[in-house]
Amino acid sequence: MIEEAARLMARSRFAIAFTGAGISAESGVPTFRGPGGLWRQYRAEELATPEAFRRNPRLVWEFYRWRMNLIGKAKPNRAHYALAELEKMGVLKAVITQNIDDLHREAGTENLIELHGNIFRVRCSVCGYREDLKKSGRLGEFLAGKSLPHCPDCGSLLRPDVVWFGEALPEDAMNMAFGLAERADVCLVIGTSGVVYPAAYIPRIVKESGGRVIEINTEESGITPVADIFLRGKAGEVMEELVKMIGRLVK
Ligand code: BV8
Ligand code: ZN
Repeated sequence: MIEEAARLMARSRFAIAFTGAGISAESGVPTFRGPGGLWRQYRAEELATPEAFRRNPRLVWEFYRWRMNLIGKAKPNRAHYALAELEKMGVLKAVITQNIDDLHREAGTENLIELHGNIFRVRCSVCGYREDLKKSGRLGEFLAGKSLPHCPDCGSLLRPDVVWFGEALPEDAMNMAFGLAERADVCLVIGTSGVVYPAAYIPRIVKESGGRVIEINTEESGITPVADIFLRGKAGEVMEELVKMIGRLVK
């Protein structure tokens, strides 16, 4: 199976990757639907919503500060680096991720589409103000803060620049991702339960456009029914093996 996957990737004209929380599990970032849920007694779906933010912005900011702290300490793992290497080899044309943990960028992936935003960016809930806390160097101050953050331009509440449940995905990111999926002849799907839409359409669009889908996951998922090849295992282990085999084929 993995040999066939390596051949498919090595021979591909336009391969892309579609990733979910499972690719960051080995970096110590908790997945959404894994055992024990995400944070205290809450499920992500209860807190990652505009209603929760309106009702209790303090609790939602506590949740995101907790995750920013945890993700800020996480490092990319072998799977993130393997995708960056495939891009440098010219085999992978883009990574489309549902993750907000910035680990693909840290691992060196250049052509990256973040469908659900980025936890290190904040934006104003009213005006267009946006800030990348890593670039502005204000991440530490932000995490140390306990009070609610306000917009320097209009004074309104700042919110994480991520897509909450019930919110539309960023237009440009979604259009780019759908366009890439239509062009792709191979899509490598890594570590997603495939239950969140519209992101989960990506592998289906690849299939409908005549492309092939290779899935890497520790268990079957909502994507498995459309996968041509299912590689059961941890993303880090399988990706390390796969990149080695592809490297031998494209020489
Ligand atoms: C939308 C950012 C419409 C925030 C996220 C009722 C009301 C409103 C909407 C809906 C509704 N019912 C359904 C919907 C649609 C909803 C949806 O799909 N809900 C699901 C739960 C049924 N979608 C939305 O609301 C979307 N918006 O529909 O808007 C609209 C349209 C126009 C105008 C206005 C409105 C927005 C969805 C985006 C939500 N934001 N994240 C944050 O992170 O805080 S989604 C969240 O789930 C993360 O982004 C995450 O990436 C994503 C998907 O989860 P996965 O990545 O798949 O992670 P999961 O834990 O599920 O699975 C991990 C997998 O990895 C598992 O399969 C596991 O086996 C595997 N794994 C584990 N370890 C490893 C591994 N694999 C390999 N190696 C390992 N080591
Ligand atoms: Zn503002």
